[in-house]
Amino acid sequence: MGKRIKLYFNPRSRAVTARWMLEEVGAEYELETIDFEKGDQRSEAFLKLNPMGKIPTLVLGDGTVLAETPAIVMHLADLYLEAELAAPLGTPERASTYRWLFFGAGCFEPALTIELIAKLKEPLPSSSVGWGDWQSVLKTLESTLAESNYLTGEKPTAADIYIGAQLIWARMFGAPGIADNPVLSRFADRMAARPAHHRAFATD
Ligand SMILES: N[C@@H](CCC(=O)N[C@@H](CS)C(=O)NCC(=O)O)C(=O)O
Repeated sequence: MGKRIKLYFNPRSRAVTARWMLEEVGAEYELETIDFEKGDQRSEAFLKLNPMGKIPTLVLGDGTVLAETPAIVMHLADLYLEAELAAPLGTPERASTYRWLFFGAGCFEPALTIELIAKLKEPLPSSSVGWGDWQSVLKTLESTLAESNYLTGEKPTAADIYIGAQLIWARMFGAPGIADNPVLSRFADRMAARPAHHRAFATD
């Protein structure tokens, strides 16, 4: 067993959800406080771990860095199977688990954020919205894709299909910061060139 899991944490943040999951699975972990007022989340060292500058950010005993609350929650469920919070791979229950995790991040959270902005009648700062801002999103993708051809290394995974599709669409719609970004553009080209991508547009 390597070092203990470290969770970058602040009690007034979404990192509480990651800590809740650590408690659910019975993991041994340590907390590293991120003091928002001091700007710890913008330090060079922290941005190296998570260029979004956000918590929760988790570092596993083997050095693996994981961000995004639903990914952290799911991976911990996989690592601690004895807690029985992960349905087996390929089962309908597992499929449903993915559905609700992504629904949480992709539907519930943005819908809630927009609702709160309407209620407060003022925009929320990028520090409070889950997606931060466009520049940070692009920087996060760029910093990973500058190191490897695909998001998780030198072999494509499902993540490359999904993010690839988003980048291809965003570039097509003229979203700023993609066509003129060599790293992101090369990745979009690489993904667009896949035969299965061409077959996805078949009309017969
Ligand atoms: N998409 C991220 C959102 C995380 C997030 O927005 N965290 C906030 C605290 S709740 C944060 O770290 N804000 C600091 C900042 O952006 O400066 C997730 O679901 O984990």
